Amino acid sequence: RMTWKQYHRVEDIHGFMDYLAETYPSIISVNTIGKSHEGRDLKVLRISDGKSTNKAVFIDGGIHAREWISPAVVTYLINQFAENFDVETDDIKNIDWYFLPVVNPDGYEYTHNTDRMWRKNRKRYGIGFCYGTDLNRNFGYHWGGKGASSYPCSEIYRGEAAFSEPESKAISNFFATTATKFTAYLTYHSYGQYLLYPWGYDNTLPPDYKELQSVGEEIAESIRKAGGSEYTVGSSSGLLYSAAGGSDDWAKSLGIKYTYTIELSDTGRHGFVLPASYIKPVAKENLAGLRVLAQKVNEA
Ligand code: 0X9
Ligand code: ZN
Repeated sequence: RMTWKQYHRVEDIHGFMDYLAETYPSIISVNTIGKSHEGRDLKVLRISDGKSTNKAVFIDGGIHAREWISPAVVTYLINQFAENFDVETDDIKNIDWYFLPVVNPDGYEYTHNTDRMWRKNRKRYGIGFCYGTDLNRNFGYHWGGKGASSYPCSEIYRGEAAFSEPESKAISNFFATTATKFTAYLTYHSYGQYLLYPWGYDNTLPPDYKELQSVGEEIAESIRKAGGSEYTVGSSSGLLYSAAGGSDDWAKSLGIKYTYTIELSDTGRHGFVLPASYIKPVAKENLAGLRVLAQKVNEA
């Protein structure tokens, strides 16, 4: 089934998650936290040994449809933890892990069957001819600010209102209704090899930015040692551009300390159309990075 030698369809990814829950029922459960506009499940897989003292980390992927390496890496991480949980380090075992590998299943499927470079979700604006909201402009913190468009045909369309889209709304509902207190939120994108921390809405920094920078540098160093890829660390608006309504800013606004957007490989040679032979190396080095994050979460 999942080999990480090719990119998989949503059905396969969801089937894989359900299979893990059946195979490891004492540590893994799968929950559907909502449905996409076209009715696909939004599935979250939880891995936990159930200790009440555990910290919690939320990881998502596939917010942007064409960034195929993201769901591939997230499913690789899930598989690693699932298959080796009993022999994993305490840093890993002392965390309740939540994974949402495909935030935008409609867009992801659309990139497989119609337009490889599609970015947004697939909800049509009114009865017009433009489809899709950029889910990473639709989150409810400084929604509608810089770097987000009010024009429905734009690639960075913000949507009609904050959380107007079922996919972002499901994430917001999940956080609103869970009693779990998260110490970290990671969202995998591509490409560019960046570790980005808030804020993204404007060129301003959170009070703990120095720590976010130094932890980011430690993660980047472990990625480099593990696989050789160089990741650049900085704030979203400082390193890239201002773009309001991102999931990272919103997570940080909830008080989640270690919030990063990780722009995976490569740096532009293949861009979004990264060959599947890159999945394993990119995933492996990012697993090393995640171990550093886990250590920081446990120290927090
Ligand atoms: O523009 C984005 O949404 C992200 N880059 S991507 O090429 N994957 O589209 C960066 C988002 C950084 N975070 C915020 N601007 N809040
Ligand atoms: Zn993206």
